[in-house]
Amino acid sequence: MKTLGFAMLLGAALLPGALYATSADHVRVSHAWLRILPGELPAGGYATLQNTGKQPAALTGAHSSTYADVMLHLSSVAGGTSRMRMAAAISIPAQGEAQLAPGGYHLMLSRPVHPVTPGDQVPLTLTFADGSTLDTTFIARPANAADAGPDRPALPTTHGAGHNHD
Ligand SMILES: [Cu+2]
Repeated sequence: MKTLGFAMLLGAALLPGALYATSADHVRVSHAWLRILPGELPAGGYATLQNTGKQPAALTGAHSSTYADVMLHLSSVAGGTSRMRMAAAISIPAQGEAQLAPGGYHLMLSRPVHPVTPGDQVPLTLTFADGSTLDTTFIARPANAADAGPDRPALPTTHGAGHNHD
């Protein structure tokens, strides 16, 4: 009942009517993908989070059965150097959206429990500030990908034997 207690506390601080609709009820996830890097390098997780609710929402964490560690990160460039730091929360405005994208907010996934290869569907559960959770699936994409790719992965076509090319 810890989660409910927190939600009630938050609801009371904002608006009593918010008690029965959680952030997870209102957030839609699209274009969710992981960038898989070679070796021990962590994967980056990116998505569009759309909040259809009248209350702001905040993503405060994520976990996966595929990766032992999932963190919220924020990339920034200062003095020409790119750096990353932990983010406590990623806010999603009421009836607005938040982008998790290369160069900005993202999920950082490390310690995979089994090898992940492009095309894999990776389960991820998002946690919001009100304690609600949302089960999602991110598609694994190669290191050189810039987005989630086509909604339906196309069958290999013109590149013939190119599938072994690294
Ligand atoms: Cu990171």
